[in-house]
Amino acid sequence: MDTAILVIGANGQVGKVLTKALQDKYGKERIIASDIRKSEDTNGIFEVIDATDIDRIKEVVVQYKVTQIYHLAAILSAKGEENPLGTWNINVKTWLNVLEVARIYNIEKVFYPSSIAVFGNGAPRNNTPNNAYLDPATVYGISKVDGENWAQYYHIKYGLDIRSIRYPGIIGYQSLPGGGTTDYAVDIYHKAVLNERFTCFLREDTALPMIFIDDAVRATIEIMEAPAESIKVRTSYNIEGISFSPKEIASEIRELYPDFKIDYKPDFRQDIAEYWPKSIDDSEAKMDWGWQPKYDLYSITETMIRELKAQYE
Ligand code: AKB
Repeated sequence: MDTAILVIGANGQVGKVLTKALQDKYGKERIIASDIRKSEDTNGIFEVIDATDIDRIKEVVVQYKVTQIYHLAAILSAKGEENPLGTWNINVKTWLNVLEVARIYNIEKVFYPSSIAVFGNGAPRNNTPNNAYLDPATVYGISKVDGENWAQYYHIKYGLDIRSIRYPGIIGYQSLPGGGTTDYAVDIYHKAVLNERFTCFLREDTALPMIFIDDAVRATIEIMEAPAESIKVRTSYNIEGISFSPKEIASEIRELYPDFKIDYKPDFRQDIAEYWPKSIDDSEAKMDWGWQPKYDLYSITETMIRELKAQYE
């Protein structure tokens, strides 16, 4: 059967770049981008899907004879705390809908994005291992632990081939993240390029694991293309690009913008970050399916500033 890939949540930070990468790889006619609203810059096939509506997902899967699904729709950590029960409903219901559709229509492969938010106080903060204890402190984190376990359950019980990555904070220039605790690491570059002062909602020494968007999207496609037998972890894989604090990113930016000014006003997102790892052990992803990051803080900064300057000109 010809490959036909449905991307749910295609307007989001990862969805936008991943959709383009999949179109380049498989051809525009094989990628069905979808989100709750149509976006302005849709290029290729687009279907409006509210993923809480299982019948709508089924309709699109049947219409395009979908063979793979990437389910990216979710409410992130900071935004999720505004409405915990609503966040739970959306994050868990959409994922269960996708799993059920995948089971009913024998979807070949499914991708599920988990997050470093699955970790909490019970896990070591430095070099957090893949199989550390999971006791998340946000509703987003709880929904991701739940999602990972459902993924493994559908794999064991129904033989569904589901693959998953725990994303760290993602840094990219193509779109703004929305509602995350790591969003500061994108906003800071916009302010630098606009020659504006940046007020950071985390303390200067709050180190968190991060990854550049190109590495995140490449990892996503690589895990989906790896031979099934190399995927040994059926909950989710840790991956990391690099770990840094707001102070470190600001000092890297000052190499290019010596007058860049930052101040710190920690808010409720500081409390979320306190529970998260400072750095991640991604050796299982490296060993099982060959994960390898390419971008460090220097190359992320250089690329972000170059691309954002071009956008703002
Ligand atoms: C967030 O900050 O909520 C996300 C994540 C780490 O999953 N970027």
